[in-house]
Amino acid sequence: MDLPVVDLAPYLQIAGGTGPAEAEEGIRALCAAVSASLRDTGALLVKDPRCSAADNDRFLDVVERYFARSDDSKRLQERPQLHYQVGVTPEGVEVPRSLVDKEMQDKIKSMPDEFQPATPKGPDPKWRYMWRVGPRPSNTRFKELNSEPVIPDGLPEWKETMDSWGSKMISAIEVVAEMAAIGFGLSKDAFTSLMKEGPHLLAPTGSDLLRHGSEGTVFAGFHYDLNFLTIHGRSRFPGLNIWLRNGKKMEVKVPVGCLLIQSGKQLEWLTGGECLAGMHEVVVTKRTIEAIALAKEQNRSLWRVSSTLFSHIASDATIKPLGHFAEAPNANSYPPICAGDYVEQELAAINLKGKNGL
Ligand SMILES: O=C(O)CCC(=O)C(=O)O
Ligand SMILES: [Fe+2]
Repeated sequence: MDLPVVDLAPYLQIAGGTGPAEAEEGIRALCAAVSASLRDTGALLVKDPRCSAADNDRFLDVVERYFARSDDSKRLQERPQLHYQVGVTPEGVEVPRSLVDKEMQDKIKSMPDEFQPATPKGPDPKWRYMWRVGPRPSNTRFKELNSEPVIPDGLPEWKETMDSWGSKMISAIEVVAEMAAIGFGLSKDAFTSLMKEGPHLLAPTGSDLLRHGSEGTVFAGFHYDLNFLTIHGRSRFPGLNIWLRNGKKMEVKVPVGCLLIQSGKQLEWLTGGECLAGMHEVVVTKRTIEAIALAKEQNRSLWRVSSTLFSHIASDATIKPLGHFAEAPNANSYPPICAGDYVEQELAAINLKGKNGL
């Protein structure tokens, strides 16, 4: 089963008022394709004419240069007291959910061998940089989740590149969120109104393939994302596996010029479990090894950088099943909770929330 590729251009034209009215039927079909793919696969590929492959490359170039620095110099951007929600997270900090969640471990054991995820032996050996995108709330109960960004010194193009790529990815996510809402039979702004001033994070991972490039190395152990929707641009090295709702494992190939969207736990909450958070892992595969060999030949960086952005529901908004999803069979498993409280609970489980009471 291939993931559908949805071109956002027709929707953007209609939303901008420049398309013919008779295109509306087609738009409805596109929206239905978005919601169905999120429900059935937890993922979706989109094409957004505003996010070019050249923008993506510019972003990857800058982040590769950052991760190539020494560990000590990168640690200057580490902010554990802010739950690592801004600045760098060194390797060996983030713990994959499957390592600490007993229920998830039982689920993994019940999966057929061919679809079982790789078993991580400890915390993830990937680094990450968290860069806040978009306006922050002037008044919030969750100051750490909404902190000012940390800017590494010596990279003058950093801020502009991160802001530019981040805001393009947010624009794409907002369109997908509107289309998904329409497809699910909710009002067009059902999700986007809750995303306003959310703690959205451009959060590229950086994995050193020179040190950790052997087949089977688990960069990100089996997990779901705790946010609303995740969007990834292209990475120069493959390795992302996702699990479909039917339990099958699938290696993701993001075509050039496309973006990958994954459903996170906050979307699961808002749809009363109709749309489950997509499970995934990042592992060094044969295809990764081939890409390493090619990069060596071409003298390119051996840091695997992901173009990941986590979009969030605003920290002070309440998440609960919306509209008709309040009647979903499992709606009771998703009681109303403040998004910021939910995020802090999840961060504590994966070792990112400080142990000093923050
Ligand atoms: O490194 C990647 O490609 C994605 C990692 C991931 O799943 C995450 O950052 O949550
Ligand atoms: Fe993830």
